[in-house]
Amino acid sequence: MLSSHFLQSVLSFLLVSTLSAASAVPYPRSGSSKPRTVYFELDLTWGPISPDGHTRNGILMNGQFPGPLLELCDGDSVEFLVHNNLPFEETIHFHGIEQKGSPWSDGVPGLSQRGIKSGESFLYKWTAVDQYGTYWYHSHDRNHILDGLYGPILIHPKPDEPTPLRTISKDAKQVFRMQEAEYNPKLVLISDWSHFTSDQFFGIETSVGIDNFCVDSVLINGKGSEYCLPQSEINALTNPLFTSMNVTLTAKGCIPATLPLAQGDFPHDFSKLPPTAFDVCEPSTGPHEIIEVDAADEWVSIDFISTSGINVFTAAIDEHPMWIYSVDGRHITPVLIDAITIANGNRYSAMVKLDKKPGDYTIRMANPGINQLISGFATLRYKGSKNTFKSTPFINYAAVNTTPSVIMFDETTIKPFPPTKPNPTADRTFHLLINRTGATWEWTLSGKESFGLNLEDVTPLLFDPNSSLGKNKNLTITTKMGEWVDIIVQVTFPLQPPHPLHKHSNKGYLIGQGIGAFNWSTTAEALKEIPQSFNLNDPPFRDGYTTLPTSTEPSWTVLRYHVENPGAFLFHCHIQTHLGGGMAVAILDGIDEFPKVPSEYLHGNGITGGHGYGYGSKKQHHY
Ligand SMILES: *[C@@H]1O[C@H](CO)[C@@H](O)[C@H](O)[C@H]1NC(C)=O
Ligand SMILES: *[C@@H]1O[C@H](CO)[C@@H](O)[C@H](O)[C@H]1NC(C)=O
Ligand SMILES: *[C@@H]1O[C@H](CO)[C@@H](O)[C@H](O)[C@H]1NC(C)=O
Ligand SMILES: *[C@@H]1O[C@H](CO)[C@@H](O)[C@H](O)[C@H]1NC(C)=O
Ligand SMILES: *[C@@H]1O[C@H](CO)[C@@H](O)[C@H](O)[C@H]1NC(C)=O
Ligand SMILES: [Cu+2]
Repeated sequence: MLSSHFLQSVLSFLLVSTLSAASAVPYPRSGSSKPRTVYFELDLTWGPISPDGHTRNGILMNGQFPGPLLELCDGDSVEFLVHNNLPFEETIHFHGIEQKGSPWSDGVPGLSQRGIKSGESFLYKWTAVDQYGTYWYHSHDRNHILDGLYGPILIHPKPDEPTPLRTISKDAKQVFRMQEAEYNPKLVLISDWSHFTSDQFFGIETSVGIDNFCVDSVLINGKGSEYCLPQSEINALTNPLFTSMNVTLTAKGCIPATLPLAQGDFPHDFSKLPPTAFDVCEPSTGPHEIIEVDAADEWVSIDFISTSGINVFTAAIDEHPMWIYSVDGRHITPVLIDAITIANGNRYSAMVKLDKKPGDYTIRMANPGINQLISGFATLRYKGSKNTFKSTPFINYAAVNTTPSVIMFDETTIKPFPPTKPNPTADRTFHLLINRTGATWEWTLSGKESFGLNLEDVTPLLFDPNSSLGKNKNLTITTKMGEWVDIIVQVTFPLQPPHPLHKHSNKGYLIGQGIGAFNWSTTAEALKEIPQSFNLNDPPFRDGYTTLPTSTEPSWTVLRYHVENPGAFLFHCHIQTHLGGGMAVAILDGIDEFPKVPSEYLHGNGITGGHGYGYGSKKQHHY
């Protein structure tokens, strides 16, 4: 029997819902709420850019860097036409977009398409099926992310999408303000930038025989500067691990390229190392990003998108705590924190209350990794304010909290909203092992073989799952529709950074992690002995799974996902140089219901012609 108390809470919940629905948050799809098709055209060119004040060649998208925003609503379809006017092949991947029923638009050369040749075009077509939040599009060819090929995607949630913002405030007006902020977020793209092109940067790895993890600047929305700190300051901020070993960081704040601990037991030729790669710092000053907010709005949603090629970054806004309410394009139960560490590819939305003294507040992005001491800065500016004062930081240049009371976001606290959980058991288990293979820069994710860049040129797996790549169990794993799959990833030691693994197509649950060897053949066996290392009740549900760093012991990570979308999808590390070095496996999802590829993709570039869409404008347009 239902108690009257229960009925009362249901009633008051309904009342609150009706209230906010009635007060009509401006839904971005004006007029009817019928799904539309959003047409988007991207012209890729190669030319000089100076995002941090130093000029080098990079990739421009419709003449700009970073690329223009692709904006749509949950349920809309996208026709994304790419003109490759670059002097090399290219593809575009839509990070986090599930590609339900459109695996040929996933943008991975050798898996879902052939590279778009220089001078040619390609039409990607997909639909946002129950997807909202922040995503990004980027190159999936070679290491071209390091040349700047990326831009943001924003998908507005449906008006009736359940909102977790009511847990931040019970006040209907405040919830309304926050929903307005969610619909009109400030996007913050975080990237690292090198003065070397991607070919030069990766070329340093292969010619010297090292892992290249030293960049020049941190960009926020494509703007930044190269800072050269005095050596005394570098020394003062150096991680105690290195001070205890008498290791001095370079002028760029990097671990010396010659440090054996960081570069492994393989041959190196340091005579081929350019001085500016690790040692010589050349300061330059570029544009500074200012994010203007209006205190009259009361709240702002800051949506962080890591488009980073190398480093993980810790983000914080001076004096402004953040409610993290969405992760990888999915609501979570909001968590109030001061600083958040964001791995390559991942997205976090932060609801920020604008209740501080009007003025300028510094936004900091600092690398918490031991590879390099480096930071980038932007400004959160209260509109109309002329105040100048020094805002108080939560984190320093080394991403360390300035006081013990600073709250760092704990990824294990991510709880999907509304709650959702994986199947309690798995139908199939795969064991992977991240290790170096023949050289410092060469990696394997399967533990057996490196997924070399040459595999970008094979017949796409989607077109021929029975190819030699499809049959090679060292490089390709195969699942059936409807199965629950466990991927157990172990990481060797010593000294590996966190690896931001990313799975293409649908999201999965990060159900367990630990330090030490994973000595069991399945999750079920491990659960019996170390249940405390698993969460099957409300684990994070996302598309990025960051492994634990290793020092003196291995580490392990388990993700569980449901096979829902047949196709050929990549699972890989989102550190560009690791992907370039082969840290990937292909997944043939749903092999028993493998899709028939439409002939315009099997034999062409996706363009069927004769539509008269009027592709020609360089901007996003709606019909
Ligand atoms: C570091 O240098 C100090 C002073 O030169 C020396 O006493 C110490 O043994 C050195 N430590 C290591 C690990 O080399
Ligand atoms: C990792 O690779 C190294 C050399 O490439 C090899 O000696 C070692 O056995 C591998 N580790 C594991 C756990 O397979
Ligand atoms: C898979 O890897 C193992 C160990 O590295 C190797 O011996 C074997 O030849 C590889 N199999 C294929 C099909 O390449
Ligand atoms: C791949 O091979 C299997 C078994 O040999 C066959 O049943 C299947 O139809 C083939 N798939 C394709 C797409 O050729
Ligand atoms: C796992 O197995 C290795 C090798 O057999 C052993 O050294 C280690 O102690 C085991 N670890 C755990 C957590 O059982
Ligand atoms: Cu990695």
